[in-house]
Amino acid sequence: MLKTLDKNSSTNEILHALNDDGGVIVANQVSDVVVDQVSKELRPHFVEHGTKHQDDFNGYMTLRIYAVPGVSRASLDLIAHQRCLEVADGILNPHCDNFQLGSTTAIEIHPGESDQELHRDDAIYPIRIPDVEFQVSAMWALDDFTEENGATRVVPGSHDLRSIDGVSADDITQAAMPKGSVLFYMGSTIHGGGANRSTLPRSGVISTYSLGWLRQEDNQYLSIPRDVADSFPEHVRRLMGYQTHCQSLGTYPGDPDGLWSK
Ligand SMILES: O=C(O)CCC(=O)C(=O)O
Ligand SMILES: [Fe+2]
Repeated sequence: MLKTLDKNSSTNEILHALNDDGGVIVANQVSDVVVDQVSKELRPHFVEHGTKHQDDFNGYMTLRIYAVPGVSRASLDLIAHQRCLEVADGILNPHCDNFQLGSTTAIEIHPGESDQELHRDDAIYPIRIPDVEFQVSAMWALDDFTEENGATRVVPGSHDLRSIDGVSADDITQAAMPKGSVLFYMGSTIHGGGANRSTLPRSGVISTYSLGWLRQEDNQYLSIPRDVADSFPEHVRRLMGYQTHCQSLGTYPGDPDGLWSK
C-alpha cells in the first residue's frame, strides 16, 4: 500500500512518505474545475494525435500526447503546481542547483488495454549514483483512478533498486485515487500503467522533474513552440530549462544581461 495524504498535509509529510515508500498519493490536491479545464483542452489533441505513439510499451489501446503545456495552458496548473515544485525541490535540490522539467505526457488508457510493462522512468539514464535520485514524477488523475480502470501500478519500496524480474503480483499496489489527486513516485520506483477492465477511459498527466545537470527527457525547446514558451510566466520558463545550471551548463551568447543565469 502507498500512503494517501490529503491536500492539507505538509510537503514534509509527503516527502517523508515518498522517501520511505518510493511513492505517495495526495488526494484531491486540485479541484474538478482545474482538471476539467485540462481535460477539455486535451480532448481534441487526444482525438487527433493520440494514437501516434502507440507501441508495445505505450500500448495499443492507449492515447498519448507529449509536450503537454504546448497544447494545454491549463496543464501548467498541474505541471507547475506549487506542490510539485516543493516535492521536486525536496528530492532533487540536494543534488543540483535547480531541478528542471523532464517530460510531460497525457495518457488516456482505454477499455481493453492490458497492463503496461513494469519499468523505472529513470532507466533513460545509463548510470546510478548511490543515494541520488535523478528524477521524480507526478501523475495527476484527470478521472477517478480505480483498480478496474487502470490506476497506475506501483511497487512500494522498489526505489531500493531491486530487480524488476524478481517482482511478483503480491508486491504491486495500485494508485487508486479520486480525480484531482496526484501520485508522486521516484524515478527509481518500479511502476506501470494498469489494465483497463472498465467501460470508460482513464486519463492522467505525468510530469517528470530531473536534476538540473541532466539532459531533459523531452526537448522542451523544440517541442513547445517559442512563442508559446515566451507567453509562460518566468518561473515556468525556468522550469522548462530556459536558464543555466550553476551559470555554466546551458549558457548561450544571446543572454547578455544574464537574465537566465540568475
Ligand atoms: O499510465 C500510467 O499509469 C503510467 C504510465 C507510465 O508509467 C509511463 O508511460 O512511463
Ligand atoms: Fe513510467
